[in-house]
Amino acid sequence: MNNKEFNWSHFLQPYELAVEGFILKIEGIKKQYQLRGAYCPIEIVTGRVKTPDSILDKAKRINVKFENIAREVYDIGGVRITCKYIEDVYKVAELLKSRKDVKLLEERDYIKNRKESGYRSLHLIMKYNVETIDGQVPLILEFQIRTHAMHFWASIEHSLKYKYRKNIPETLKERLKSASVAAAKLDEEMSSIHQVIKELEGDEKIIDQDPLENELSMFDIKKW
Ligand code: 0O2
Repeated sequence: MNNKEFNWSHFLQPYELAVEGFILKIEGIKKQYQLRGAYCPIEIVTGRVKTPDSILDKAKRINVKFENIAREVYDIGGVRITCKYIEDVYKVAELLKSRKDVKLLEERDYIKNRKESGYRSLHLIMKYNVETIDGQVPLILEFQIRTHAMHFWASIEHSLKYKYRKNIPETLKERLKSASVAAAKLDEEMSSIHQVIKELEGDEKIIDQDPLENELSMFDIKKW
């Protein structure tokens, strides 16, 4: 089998289903926190499935044979969760790791060990069986969990990489690295402020509305 004969649309459909499904599942977790009037560690959830060109580029770069792509390229399907604070990033990671529908294959902590570029995020590589019209399909998903500051940095660096076709000028690279250090300082300071707020206010109950008011419309169920 080679790239030209390969049915990419068929191959990528289970990833689309899995990513869309996980966005819904994580939105569901957010709603549950809201209904309980509890502090929610999740702010924003998004996802994407890589394009065939991007998959082939990556496979080439990391030296993966075409037939091993599904097993060895981990980020074909990606779910990204953005949080306010670093401690929330790890809370969300624990939530995901404790789920029975996924199995952790690998954890890449680019927060404790930031990448050479300055990139920071926590990546969980998870195995997941997605239900399709052809039955269960096992696949690998990458969950990227990060703070707003990490996301701000990563999205700008990502667009610069695209603009300069991956060859960002050295001076800009150095400035990006310093910006990453500054973003890490900001994360630390916001975390410390968060601790003080928690000590002042006690339990992280944040919503004073009556949760019952929302209960019936919790998941926007289409009623019969
Ligand atoms: P897109 O647009 O999200 O598809 P590598 O891909 O080899 O650099 P590695 O170690 O294989 O990195 O990382 P991993 O854990 O597979 O993560 C790959 C994805 O993480 C990337 O996908 C990015 O989304 C993000 N990422 C990793 N490193 C960086 C970085 O230095 N800068 C930014 N901005 N994002 C990074 P894609 O395919 O690059 O992008």
